[in-house]
Amino acid sequence: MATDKILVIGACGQIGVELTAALRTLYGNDNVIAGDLREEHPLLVGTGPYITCDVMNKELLLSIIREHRITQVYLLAAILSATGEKNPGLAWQINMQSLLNLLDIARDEKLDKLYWPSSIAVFGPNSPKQNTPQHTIIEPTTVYGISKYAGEQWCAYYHKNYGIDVRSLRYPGLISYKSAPGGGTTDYAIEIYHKALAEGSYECFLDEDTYLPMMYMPDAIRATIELMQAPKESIKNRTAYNLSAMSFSPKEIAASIQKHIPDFTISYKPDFRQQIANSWPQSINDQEAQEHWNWKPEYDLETMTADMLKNLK
Ligand code: NAD
Ligand code: AKB
Repeated sequence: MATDKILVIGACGQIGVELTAALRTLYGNDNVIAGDLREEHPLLVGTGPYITCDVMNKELLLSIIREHRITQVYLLAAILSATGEKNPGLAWQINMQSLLNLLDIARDEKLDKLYWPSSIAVFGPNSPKQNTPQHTIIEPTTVYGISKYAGEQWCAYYHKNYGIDVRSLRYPGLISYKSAPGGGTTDYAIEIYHKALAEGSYECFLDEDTYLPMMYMPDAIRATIELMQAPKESIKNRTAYNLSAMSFSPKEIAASIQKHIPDFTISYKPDFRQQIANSWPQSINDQEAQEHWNWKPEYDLETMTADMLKNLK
């Protein structure tokens, strides 16, 4: 059987560093090429091949994919919600064109599989707020959400018309300690742990009762790999799967930190990200992911807080 050769684009980002490491453990270091626009992340240095690349340069991508006989691509390069609202044109261009470049290449080069993440940001203010179903009113109001929703439809289109095996998850806000987050609305839930340990206090850019769907990175990495390794027949959704683990507010995450650091204090100064958060669901229904490929999260708020604080210390 031919060996899987994997390219991860956006490998130096919050998800990319941990996903690349997990894929290298599974497929062998030399079979997973990390690619990013920026300098190689320190945690990746010495663990496998690294290529500087711009996902907007289709010719370059094509030559990398041919030269290294790549069979699977994980496309993680993107502009996230908060940064996107500051430069909507650029966010649309990068988020859309990167995906269209890779979908074309997947078709023309007959790649085995393509992974591209979506987000809970596809949902908008008219979507049900609680237990948001897989199939419901979408209507995103951020450029990031619009690009993710359009991207999901393009994935389904290339699957239907060209048979591309493209798979996707609507990640909630992801929390991790290995690589810094890249400009999202849910980033407060990472900053808060750093500030709790370093300064004993945190000023939150969202209001105390802003509930959002969240997930600890080990669960997100496992979900991604389980989705990609699931038999083709079990992937019945070719837009993107809802994915859920936990939901909490700034007040609740602060309370969970106070169980470990009793003197920790939080204050609130909402900024433009409050409006983005208000437009998103508070909790997600991921029944289809559970039924189609047996998804089950492991971490809740308390186990995540204990692990985050232990590792950041
Ligand atoms: P990130 O911003 O941390 O990382 C993205 C990486 O892409 C960065 O290292 C950046 O240098 C790279 N990149 C940007 N433009 C590039 C270009 N033109 N060419 C090559 N590389 C480029 O983002 P992340 O949090 O790791 O997210 C990865 C994917 O997961 C994105 O599609 C994002 O929308 C999605 N997602 C993330 C979250 C989350 O909470 N982190 C939640 C939902 C969805
Ligand atoms: C963001 O806040 O932009 C991301 C996401 C939920 O897609 N973390």
